[in-house]
Amino acid sequence: MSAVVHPDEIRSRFSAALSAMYRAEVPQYGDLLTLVADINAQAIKADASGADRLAASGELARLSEERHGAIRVGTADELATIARAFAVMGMEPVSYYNLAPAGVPVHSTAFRPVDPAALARNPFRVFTSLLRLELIEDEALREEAASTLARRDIFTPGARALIETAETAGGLDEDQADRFVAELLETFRWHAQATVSAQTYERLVAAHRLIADVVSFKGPHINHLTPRTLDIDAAQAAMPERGITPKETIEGPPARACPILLRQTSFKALEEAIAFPDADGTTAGTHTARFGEIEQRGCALTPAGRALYDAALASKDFSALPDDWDALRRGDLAWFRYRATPQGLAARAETADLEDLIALGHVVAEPITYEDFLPVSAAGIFQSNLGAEARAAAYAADPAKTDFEQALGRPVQDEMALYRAEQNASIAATLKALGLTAP
Ligand code: OOG
Ligand code: NI
Repeated sequence: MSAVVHPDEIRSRFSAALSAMYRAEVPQYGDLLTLVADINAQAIKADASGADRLAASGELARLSEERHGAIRVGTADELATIARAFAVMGMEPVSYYNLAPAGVPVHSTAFRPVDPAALARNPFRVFTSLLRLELIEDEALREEAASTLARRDIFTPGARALIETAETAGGLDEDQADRFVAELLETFRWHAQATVSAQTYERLVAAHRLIADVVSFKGPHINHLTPRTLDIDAAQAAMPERGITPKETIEGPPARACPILLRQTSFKALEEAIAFPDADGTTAGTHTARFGEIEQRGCALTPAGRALYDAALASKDFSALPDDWDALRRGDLAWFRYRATPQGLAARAETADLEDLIALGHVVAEPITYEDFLPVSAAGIFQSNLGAEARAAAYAADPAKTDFEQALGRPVQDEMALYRAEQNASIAATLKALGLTAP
């Protein structure tokens, strides 16, 4: 085999190809990309020091390439195979999200790069949900849905073969990598042709719109792609001027001087023409699933910081969560990447205490960007795109993480452990660069 293409490179090619496909399928997504590029250019111009900070941490370089997408799969087998396909692109399942308490019959993970260098190259993430058929109450419908899903293969034979090749040969060469991207793209493509009758579709919609979306088509079409903006309030305000109607509220924390976690907004799903098979050919219908979303990412919070965020979100009182980087760091509420400054490297430090080193200007601490998702926000995004009849009642809220991991074929990674490891590694490297050891 000729030289192996780095998984980061395959991920970048795939993310770009998916974006081009979605842009062709959903022109409003292209409008959103233009809007976000304009807002980001303005934000960079208006805040030069903020832009310098982003550049220093490598965030600026990845910004225009950065996006996440979402798909919903129907079976354990589909989930396990998509996990193998994402692994070819250096993406691993991180975190478990249970959406059942919010009335959405799925549980999910996010496939994303985990290594800081890979994240810096291209942080492409895919929020991937598995339908929980066991939450359909009507037994006949549940069985019909299960047998419909059992009949489909969401992967092309070429994609399956290339996943095998990557696993056995330890990677893909140039030609294989390009073919892999093209073949895997088919899994994410929209199909206007439903695989179930109009009657079955209606019964699935009555059980839950999301069930109809997963079961009625040949594959798990990409349902949105989300570029990253530096100023979501400006983007939300500018959407109507560009003929895009945003959802009413921005999900996540309120606007702050020190952005944390994730703030998201979207435009409502489009009503699209589809065709149902029937005895004499096809019947015309419509389906709403695909939408556009934008997000602003801030600093990742520690478990203590996250507990404060969750309490603040529930009470709508964010005053307990300091809006100040030093306070967030000293309180162990957020994760930081430490770095020795040129001044620190030139000096002979008398102390190995990080806070003292920061006060002396020998070390700086940069916030680590949150690379994951928020279950309450995700539920809000799902709900706002399921149409007026969306069911608000919660399903029995058992966290079925073990079932999910069994379907996936492996455990999901703990997001907090990843952030902790990055912070600890940066501290060790900083102290080493300064000729110090941890106190
Ligand atoms: C996924 C919704 C979750 C986000 O950004 O929180 C999500 C879906 O609608 O399939 O993408
Ligand atoms: Ni999203």
